Amino acid sequence: MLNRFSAEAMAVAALAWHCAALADPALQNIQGRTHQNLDGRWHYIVDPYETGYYDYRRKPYDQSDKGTGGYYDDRQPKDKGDVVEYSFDGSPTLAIPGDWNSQDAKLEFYEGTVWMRQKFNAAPKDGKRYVLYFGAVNYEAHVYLNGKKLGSHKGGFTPFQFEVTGKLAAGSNTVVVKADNKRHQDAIPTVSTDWWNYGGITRDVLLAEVPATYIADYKVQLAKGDARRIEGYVQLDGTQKDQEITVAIPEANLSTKVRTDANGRAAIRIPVSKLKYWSPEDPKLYGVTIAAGSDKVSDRIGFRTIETRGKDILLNGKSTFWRGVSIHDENPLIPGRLRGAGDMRMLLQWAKDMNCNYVRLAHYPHSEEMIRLADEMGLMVWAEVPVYWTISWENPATLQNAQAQLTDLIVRDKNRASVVVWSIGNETPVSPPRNAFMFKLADTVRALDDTRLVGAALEVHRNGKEVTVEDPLAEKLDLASFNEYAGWYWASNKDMLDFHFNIPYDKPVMITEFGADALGGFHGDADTRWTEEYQDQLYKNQFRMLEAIPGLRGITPWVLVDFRSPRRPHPYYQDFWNRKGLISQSGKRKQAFHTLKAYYDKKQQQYK
Ligand code: GCB
Repeated sequence: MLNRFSAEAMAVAALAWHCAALADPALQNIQGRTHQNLDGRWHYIVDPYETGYYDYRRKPYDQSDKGTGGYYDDRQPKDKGDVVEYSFDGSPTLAIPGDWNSQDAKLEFYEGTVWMRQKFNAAPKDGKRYVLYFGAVNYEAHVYLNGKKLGSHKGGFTPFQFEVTGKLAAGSNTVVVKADNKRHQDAIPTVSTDWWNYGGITRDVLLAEVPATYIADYKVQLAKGDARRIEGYVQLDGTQKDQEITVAIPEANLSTKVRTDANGRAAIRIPVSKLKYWSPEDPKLYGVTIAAGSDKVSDRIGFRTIETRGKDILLNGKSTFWRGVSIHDENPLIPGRLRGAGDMRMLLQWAKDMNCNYVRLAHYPHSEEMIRLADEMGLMVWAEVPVYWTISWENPATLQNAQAQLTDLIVRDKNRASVVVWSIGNETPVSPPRNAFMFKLADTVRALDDTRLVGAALEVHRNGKEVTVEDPLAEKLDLASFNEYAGWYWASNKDMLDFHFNIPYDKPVMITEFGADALGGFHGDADTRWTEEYQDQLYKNQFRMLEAIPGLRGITPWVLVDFRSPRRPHPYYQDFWNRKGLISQSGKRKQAFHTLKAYYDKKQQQYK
């Protein structure tokens, strides 16, 4: 196992049960390393009874003395008298990365185990180390290399890896993954959500090569609220812990040399006099190189400050309004999880076409590539973990799981200028155990990264015609951020304007959700549910209500595009789609798309 990379990660190492015990923490900027991509067509076997994992006494094969017997053996019959009841070679294939639900009609609603196998060639070199990396596997993954178990991981949206130095064969190798997307009450997320539970290897699989001692992690960002100082650290992994490190930003004429300590760690601090700051209007990224001994890694990093002052949000010291929209990690046109840069660019460009400068990537970590595209395209990002609705607040393992997923997200994306908010959850119901749980998540974020804002999508309460937020968690957050469904789940277009908001916090107000379902192309008057006219009128009413809130600093209406959800069975209007998209399932813009764009055009002028 690799050592834990960063002090940040170490802060919660004791809690990161799924990482520390089972998988190694992910390498910073894996795509920037020498690597081989193991994506492509993987053979798969559907295994609803987990026959390939347990023997008939329900004992896992991989925990027996011999450790064999499971499908990960990838066995062929020895001779004509031999019985083998599975065959990867004879099984169909899935495109990886890709969820299985969208690739095989039999698996559309499937929740359970699927085994996937890929063969690849390797030429391991002496003196090099190798890691097998998975961008995301939903939900529980067991990974085997050449018939031997590497480990397992829980959590469907964060990366994990195993060191495979000394385990790779020169020549042909076989990797087998058991992925299980069954939902569990005590898991993160829990059993009830409002999105499709896409299973499988949904992000890239890479085999990376690094030197014996290598740059495992780094942070290169402006110090909290200080545009004149870059601060961060470099963390080495390997036996040669004491080394000279160079961090350079040639285009800005900046560089520093420091020595790592006995733990392989060095703090960096670079005074800045002249720098072009990252913003949605000018998403400037600098080439940054970090060199240590024989290792060198390059990244593209933006520099900006983000802070709140009273009800104001300051980006690089300037008051801003966040013209946002919420987005799921789903391509409506397949439909299925986003598969790569093309799918991701499509969604982010749709947001930009609406004149957004901000996106809420709901309700779980989206891929690293999505965040890098947001960096490049100039969109600020609200990044979230799937602490959604009613979690098992009193289960310590559930808390540890949530903290581990939050840590993995922050460790992965801490160098992305686009990320301005870490969100610790969505619509979690106030109660003492829930408050204790969520307070700990807020503390986890603050311990890991003090340069960004902490948010959560809270809920509203109504007292007569007054709409308010009464949540002790709000005190722990930087934003008064909440979802409100005026005009849809409560009130209607006819009477929603009778309500008014009273938000009792001296913080910027961020509306994390509002919206209405509209079936694209279905028309009627503005009082008829499911019509584009209803949705459009609701947006117009919302703008009138929200404009009256002192300190309104941003909105992320729900949602950019229709998305699939098993909670939405109405045979005509829904057909297992949540229709709150501003864009339909076929990619067509609904009326409210244009209404929101007009509002954003106005806001842009107002905050010029
Ligand atoms: C919400 C949830 C979101 C749902 C949405 C809806 O409050 O945060 O995940 O999809 O409402 O459409 O009901």
